[in-house]
Amino acid sequence: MPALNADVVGDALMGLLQPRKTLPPKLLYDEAGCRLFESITQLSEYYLTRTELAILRDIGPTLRTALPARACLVEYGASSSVKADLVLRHLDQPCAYVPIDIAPDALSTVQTEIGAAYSGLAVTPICADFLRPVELPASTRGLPRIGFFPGSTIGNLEPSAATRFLQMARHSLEREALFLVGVDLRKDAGRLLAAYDDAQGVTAAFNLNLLTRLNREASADFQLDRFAHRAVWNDAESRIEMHLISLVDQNVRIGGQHISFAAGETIHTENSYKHAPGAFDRIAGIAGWRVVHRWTDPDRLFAMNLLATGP
Ligand code: AVI
Repeated sequence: MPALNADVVGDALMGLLQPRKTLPPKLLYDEAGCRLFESITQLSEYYLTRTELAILRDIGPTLRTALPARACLVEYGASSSVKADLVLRHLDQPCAYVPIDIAPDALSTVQTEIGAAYSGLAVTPICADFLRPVELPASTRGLPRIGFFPGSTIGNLEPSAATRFLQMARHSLEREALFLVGVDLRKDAGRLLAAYDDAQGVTAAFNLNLLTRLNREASADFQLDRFAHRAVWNDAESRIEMHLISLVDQNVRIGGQHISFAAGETIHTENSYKHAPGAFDRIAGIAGWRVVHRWTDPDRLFAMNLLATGP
């Protein structure tokens, strides 16, 4: 039986003791959660990943002219090499690649794969939470820097946190930087709900896995058949919300405390904001960036934005 994880217990109790119960979305991504998320990206309903990849493949030749030569690419949240590869292959003589990720194993795979594919490229991974200020390697100082934040991970941040992140990245990328940011666009609710509540139940398993994790790491006794996954479109906030709904009145023990649930009460586990282009422009603008290019797919589901600093 794994040892009690005090951070997980603390984070979970902090959310579960609120009048409206929440759990922090970062708890979704244990080993099983990462595997389930990978499966989500392959689902027919989950258009985000394949659409973003198609955009990146499509805009390759344009990227070559829009992005500087001999640059350093800095990827925030680099758990796979696939998307960076699609950018790097179009850069003119890229000098450096700095993948930043919290997961050491994924980071080391990215380092190996990109290192093998691009001889002469300096690959310097940084194992860190990219939401905190990160000091970039001194060796990349003086190179034009291009930030890269694909996957619409920015949508998982509250707009205020997204602004803070973009501000922080602007400071660490320094003057005259560029930033490629993948954003899932606002669209009809039916399509969004299908993407976050798929027919095979993979997203449900991903959400419920959070309770399995708490049973294991926070000595909780959630009974998984007494909760269900629910995806909700919150139009006013322009976001998909994931919840776990209690199917019955029940008490759950966690970290030595008892938490009671009424039937129908939910635990809010994740937000995925869908930004209309104008709304994203405003967030970027407050953070000191200007959107200089926006590439979308023919159905306008997803956008790859190129941000620049300065007026
Ligand atoms: C990681 N992130 C961009 C995903 C999203 O679409 O918000 C996480 C996810 N949650 C449920 N399905 C996918």
